[in-house]
Amino acid sequence: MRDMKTIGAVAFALMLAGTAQAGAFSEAESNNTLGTANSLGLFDVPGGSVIIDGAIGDNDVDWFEFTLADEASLSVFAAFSSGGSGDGVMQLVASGGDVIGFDDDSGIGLMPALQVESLSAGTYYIGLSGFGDVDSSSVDSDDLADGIGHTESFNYKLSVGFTIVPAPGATALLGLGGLVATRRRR
Ligand SMILES: [Ca+2]
Ligand SMILES: [Ca+2]
Ligand SMILES: [Ca+2]
Repeated sequence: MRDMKTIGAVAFALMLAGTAQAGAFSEAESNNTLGTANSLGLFDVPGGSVIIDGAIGDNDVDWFEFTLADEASLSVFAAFSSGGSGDGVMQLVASGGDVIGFDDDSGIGLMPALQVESLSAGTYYIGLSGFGDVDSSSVDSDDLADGIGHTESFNYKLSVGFTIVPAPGATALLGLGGLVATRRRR
């Protein structure tokens, strides 16, 4: 099992090194703090998607880290795998530890989902935990999910998708460059 996870991580790393930013990712413990979060890598234009395969056990939270090269819209959906059931919660955290999003039941069943229209370039964390760990007040308190306080146990699939479009300024510059090049050719 451990070998399969390692192979999956390596395959994903190779995929990230290329241009295709889509793939499968297997959660690897321990990942119960921002400092030990599993890295999903860097996402650049036009974005990408990852399906994470993982499991939540007693007193377990799973943190995932990703970096956006440019402003992006983000959607994260959690679902059970293998017909499991349970109650998950999710946090979205900025690099400094600021909790910028929380959800409980917007996904399938009692699972969470989050959609954010515009996230600035930078590094962020997604934390998936069990109901009872943290709640919506954590957006104000910045109380990070630590797995403590819940007794949920389930296998899950976490679908993470990014859409990144070049900033308007960058588009304008590209257009201007094209115009200049056209003139030079004349
Ligand atoms: Ca886990
Ligand atoms: Ca964990
Ligand atoms: Ca929930």
